[in-house]
Order: sequence, then structure tokens, then C-alpha cells
Amino acid sequence: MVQNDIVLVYPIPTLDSPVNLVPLSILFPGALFERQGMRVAYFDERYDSEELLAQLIRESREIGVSAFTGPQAGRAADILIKAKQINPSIITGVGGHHARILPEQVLAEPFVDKVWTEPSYGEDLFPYNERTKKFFARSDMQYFASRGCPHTCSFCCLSSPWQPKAIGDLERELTIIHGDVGFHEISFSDPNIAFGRSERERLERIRGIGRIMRKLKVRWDGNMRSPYLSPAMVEALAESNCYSLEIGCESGNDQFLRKVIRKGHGVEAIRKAARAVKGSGISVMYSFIAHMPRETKAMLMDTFDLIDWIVGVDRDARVSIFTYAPFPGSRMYRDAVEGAAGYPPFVPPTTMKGWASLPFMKSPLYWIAGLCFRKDNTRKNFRGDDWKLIEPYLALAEKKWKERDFDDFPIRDVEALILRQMVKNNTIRSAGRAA
Ligand code: B12
Ligand code: SF4
Repeated sequence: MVQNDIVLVYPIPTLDSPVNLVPLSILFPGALFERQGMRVAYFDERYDSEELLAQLIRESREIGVSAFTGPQAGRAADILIKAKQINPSIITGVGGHHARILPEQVLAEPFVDKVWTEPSYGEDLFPYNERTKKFFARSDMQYFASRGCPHTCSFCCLSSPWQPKAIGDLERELTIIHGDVGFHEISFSDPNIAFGRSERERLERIRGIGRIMRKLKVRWDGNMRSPYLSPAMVEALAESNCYSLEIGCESGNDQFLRKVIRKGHGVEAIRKAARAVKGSGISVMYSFIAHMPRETKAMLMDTFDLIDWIVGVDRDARVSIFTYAPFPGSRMYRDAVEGAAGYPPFVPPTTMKGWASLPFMKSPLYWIAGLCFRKDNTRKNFRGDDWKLIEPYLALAEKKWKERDFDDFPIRDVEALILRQMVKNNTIRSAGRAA
């Protein structure tokens, strides 16, 4: 019997991250559909059982699954295939970044009836109520203080105007959720936590957020561009209970950063940010990308050297190096497909599972850098005595980093080990379902 107009599903997003943030991707659209009078059910694959999913599929007229490009798109495909098997008359849909950048391809999948392609669904609504409360209570708190980023980095397809949430609304909404579920930390997923023409405007924004955070006795992390990290900004951030920031550094080569990536700043801005933040108590995650079209080996070496400089200056630094993933909708994507400057021409997958199986996260460099500089994640996965299990791989990664030897690494062993730990720690429910 049909009980729900739609069941919204959040598939497992990644196979190695211990981060389990509130599934806002389905909660905002759900708030919109509820406002329209629809009966909405929610399902989070990281926590809920397969049996519950099967039951909700049987009881729903429609299923909408969220997907960003990568492993989550593959999980979304599996879920929709299963939905059609269990309930052949169910209407199946895909939303999220993947559906937005590749709507025609997603719609061509035999198990997909519709795609949700708008950039935003219900983000102006408050997605918290008695039915969604448990999704906040059991996850790491995530929220939004603003949407959009007006910059035009050549690898990124997120470009859109910056739209801040009014501080008063943010305060009201977070106070209600905090009063009910009592979180101690919050992750702001805004691409830019503070944008604005002048430093004064940006500082004012951070001070406004800080007032709420201090009132709630909550600490927070978020994303910021390196040129904004002046000494005055670092002071305001520290006063606002910010304990962690992510900055997109991308490359250690000045010309590449300015001319090809078009980041809007050069390497000196990153160095200045590291100098300003060191010793402030805020741990910065410096995020880099490797193996982009037009990037030479020498440019990549500049990235490694900059990372060594950063971790020498800022002892609380964390660093990730992602292998460039050519996602449609950006300038750099065209270069990748055309094979610009000797880049092996990228042949785009034609299916959701194809996008999920791309080996971007499987490079030795990703793992060597991750093990060397993301001990925060490793500690969450290997608690207590379990640390011994990963120690030999950490030693090997450190040796290889020093020697700049990125040709091979026992990736399969490390991935299998991490997956076992995630199951053991209940970060994901079963290795079989995640694989
Ligand atoms: C949090 C986050 C993560 C978390 C996810 C875990 C979690 N949730 O617990 C972590 C840190 C693990 C992560 C990892 C990755 N991420 Co990420 N991540 C984000 C981030 C910062 C927020 C996502 C979010 O919750 N947004 C909030 C919701 C409300 O927005 P939304 O998902 O877009 O949903 C809205 C609409 O899309 C739509 N919608 C979404 N789903 C559905 C479904 C239906 C049915 C409907 C109707 C509508 C709908 O409605 C929502 C409300 O408007 C975004 C950047 C951003 N600010 O969005 C990047 C982002 C999603 N990540 C991205 C990527 C690429 C990754 C990685 C694959 C690689 C990488 N280098 O970052 C890795 C995976 C790594 C791995 N090892 O596998 C890209 C996706 C690009 C793309 N083409 O898909 C983004 C956009 C960042 C970027 N600048 O490129 N990520
Ligand atoms: S990479 Fe960051 S700064 Fe650049 S356009 Fe994307 S979200 Fe904006």
C-alpha cells in the first residue's frame, strides 16, 4: 500500500572517510516537498538497514536518490536498480551534483525515470522537524551559513553567486537544533564561509557567526580562501570558536595557480595564510590537486616542496592531495577531454557506475599524502591499539614522501584495512554493502 509520495535516499558517499555529516542533500528537498503537502520518508544508507529500504520502496510512489560524482553515484545506481526490482511501478529519480552536471546521461540510464536538475531545492526552508530530528541526532552536525561561490577556478563547476543566510535566521535555526540534539561541533559546508568586497564585511560576518557559536558553546569548521586569512581574520576566527578550516591551495606553482587554475591569487597568499594561522589553535586542511592538464612534473614538484614548507611552518597543518578528477562543466574538463599538452585524453564514462569506478582516489600519491598528513582521519579509523595495524603503512608512506617516490603503494591492502576498521567502528554498516 502506498504510504509515502516520495522516499528520499542518501547513499554512502565515500569508502574511506570517517566523516558522517548530516545528510542535508535530502533534508532540504524533503522540507520543500513536505511544504508542498507531500508525504516524505527519508533513508540514510550509512545508518539505516537494507530491510527498511526495501519496505520504504514497497510503500512509496516515488524514490529520489542523491548523488555527487564518484562512489556515491555508483551506490545511487545500485539503489535504483533494486528499487525497480522490488517495486516495478515506482518512479525513480536522481538529484544532486551528478544529476545537475550530467542530466541527459543520467536520464538515459534504464533504471532512471527523472532527474532533479535545479541547483537548490528548499534551501531557504528549515529542514528540522520531528521526522528529521534523528538524522541530525545521529550524524556529525553539518549546516550552511551561505551558498554559492562567485569565483571561477578552472577545475570547479560550482560557480554561482554568494548568498548568505541572515545571521538572525542562522541563530534561530541552530539554537532550536542545539536545544534538541545538543551538538558540540558543527561543520559549515559553505564553499566560502565569509565572502564580501572588503575585509571589514568578511570580519563582520565571522563575528556574527562567532556570537552564535559562543552562545551555544559550539566550535566549528569551514572553508575559506587563503587571501582572506589575514592576521585580523585569524584573530576573529579564533575568537569565533573556529577550530578547523579547509583552504583550496590546489598547486605550489605560482604561474600554474594564476594562469591555468585561475585561482585569483598566487602561492604567496598561501604562504601568508600559513604564517598568519600558525600557533592560532586553528588547524588548517590545505587541499591540493595533482596531475591536471598542462601541469608539468616540475610544477608538481613545486607543490610537494610547498607542502613541506607548510608543514614546517604550521605544525597543526593537515594536507590532502587529490588526483584531478575531470568532472564536466568546467574549463579544465575540456582540456582533459581534448588531451591538452600531452594529458592522456580523458574518455568520459557514460554511466553512473562508470563514474563511480574511476580510479581518482586510488593513486599512490593520494594515499601517501593522506597517510603522512591526514593523521586526524587515520586516528579516527584506527583507535587505541588498532593504531599498530596502520603503523607499517605510515612508515612506508613517510619514506616514500621523502624520496618523492610515488610509483607504487599497497593501496588495496590499505583500503581493505580501512574498510574493516570502518565496519568495526560502525562508520559504515557492512563491508559487503559498501564494496
Ligand atoms: C560534505 C561534503 C563531502 C563529505 C561527504 C560526506 C558526508 N555528507 O557525510 C566528504 C568530505 C566525505 C566529501 C568527499 C568528497 N567529495 Co564532497 N563535498 C561536500 C560538500 C562540502 C557539502 C555537500 C553537502 O552536503 N551539501 C549540502 C546540500 C544541501 O547540497 P547538495 O548536496 O548540492 O544538495 C542540494 C541539491 O543538489 C539537491 N539535491 C541533492 N540530492 C538530491 C536528491 C533529490 C531527490 C532531490 C530532489 C534534490 C537533491 O537539493 C539539495 C538542496 O538544494 C560539497 C560542496 C558543497 N558546498 O556542496 C562537496 C562536493 C559535493 N564534493 C565533491 C567531491 C568531488 C567529493 C569527492 C568525490 C572528491 C573530492 N576531491 O572532494 C570526495 C569523495 C572522496 C572519497 N574518498 O570518496 C564535489 C562534487 C562535484 C560533483 N561533480 O559531483 C563537491 C560539490 C565539492 C566541489 N567543489 O567540487 N564531500
Ligand atoms: S574551487 Fe572553491 S574558490 Fe574556486 S570556484 Fe570552486 S568553490 Fe569557488
